[in-house]
Amino acid sequence: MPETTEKKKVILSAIQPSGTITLGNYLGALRNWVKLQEDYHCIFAVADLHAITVRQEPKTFRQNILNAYALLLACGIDPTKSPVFIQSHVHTHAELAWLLNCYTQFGELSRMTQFKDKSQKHSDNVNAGLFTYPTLMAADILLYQADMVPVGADQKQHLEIARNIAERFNGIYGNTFKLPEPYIAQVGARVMSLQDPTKKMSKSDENVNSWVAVLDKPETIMKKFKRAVTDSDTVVCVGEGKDGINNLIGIMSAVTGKTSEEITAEFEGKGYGDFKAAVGEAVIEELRPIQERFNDYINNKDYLVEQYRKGSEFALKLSQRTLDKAMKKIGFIAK
Ligand code: ATP
Ligand code: LTN
Repeated sequence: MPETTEKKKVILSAIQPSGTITLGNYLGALRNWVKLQEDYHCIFAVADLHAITVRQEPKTFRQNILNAYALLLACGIDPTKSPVFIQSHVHTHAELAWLLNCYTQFGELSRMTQFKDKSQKHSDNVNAGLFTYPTLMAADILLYQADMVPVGADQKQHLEIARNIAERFNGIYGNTFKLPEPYIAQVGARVMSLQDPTKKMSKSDENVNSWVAVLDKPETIMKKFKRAVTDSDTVVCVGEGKDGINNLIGIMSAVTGKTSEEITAEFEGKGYGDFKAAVGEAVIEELRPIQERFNDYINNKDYLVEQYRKGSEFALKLSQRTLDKAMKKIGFIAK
C-alpha cells in the first residue's frame, strides 16, 4: 500500500482503453503523469467504463484494457507509489455517476464539444452514455477529492463541468466535494492528426495514418511521419496556414526538448522530407525503451493482475468514503 502523506496534494487522471494509445496520449498526458509521481499523491485509472460509449469488440476491448494498464507502467508509472486501477473494478464510480446525473443539467451536457464531435462521428450510435460521459468523469475525480487533474487541452471543458457539478452539490448540501483544478502541461498538450492537422490526434480515428501508436513498430512510425500532411511551402518554421508543420515542430520539440527556433535553425536549407524523417527518428528513439518495458509487463500477467487488484482495493476504500458522505447528505438511509 502506498504511503499517504497527508500534506501531498491528490492527483487523479485516467485514460480510456478505447483503442491503441497514441503519441498524443503519451505527450499530452502519460508523460506528465510520470513526472508528477514524486511531488503528489497520484492515483491513475484505466477508464474502461468510458470506452463503451463507443461500440467495442469484446475480444479487442479486453486486450486493450490490459495493454493500457501495462503501458501506464511501461511509461514509468510505479504502481507501488501511485495506485493504478481499472475503473469498472471499483463500483463506486458508476454509483456516484448516477447521483451526479441528477445534479447535472441537460443544457450543460449539450454544450460539450466532445459530445458534439462524437455524436457526429458515430451518428448511428448517439447513446445516453455518450451524453452523460462527463458525469462519470466527474465521479472519477470527485470520489478521490482530487486537487488536480492532469489532462490534455481537449479535456478542459470536462473538468469545468466537474467543478460546476461539485460546486452545485456543495451549494445545496454543504461542503462534500473538493473542487478540482485542471493541470495542463504546455508541452505536447495538443498533438494534432498527421492526416488532418486541424483535428486532434485521436486513437479512435479510423484512419490509421492519422495517429502514431506508442506501440507502433519503428518502420510503421517512420512511414506515418513520411506520409504526414503538410503544405506547399518548403521552410521548416512555425507559421499561419502551416498546421501540419506546426504540429511536427511541436512533436519534435516535445520529444527533444528543443525550442521551435532551434528546430528551425537546425533545418534551414533542408526540405520537409528530411524534417519528417528526423521527427520520425526522434519519436522512434523516445518510444523504444517504453516498448521494451511494455513487452516485459504484458508477458507477466500475474504481476499485472496483482497490481490492478491492489489498485482497486485502495481505490474502493478511498472512494467509498466520499460516496457514503454524498449519499448521507442527499438523505439516503445507511445500510
Ligand atoms: P478517443 O479517441 O477515444 O476519444 P483520445 O485519444 O482522445 O481517445 P483519451 O483516452 O480520451 O484519448 O485521453 C487520454 C488523455 O490523453 C487525456 O488526458 C487527453 O487529454 C490526452 N490526449 C488525447 N489526445 C491528445 C492529443 N491529441 N494531444 C494531447 N493530449 C491528448
Ligand atoms: N475522458 C478522459 C478520460 C478520463 C479521465 C477521467 C481523465 C476518464 N475519467 C478522470 C481525467 C480524470 C479523457 O481523457 N478523454
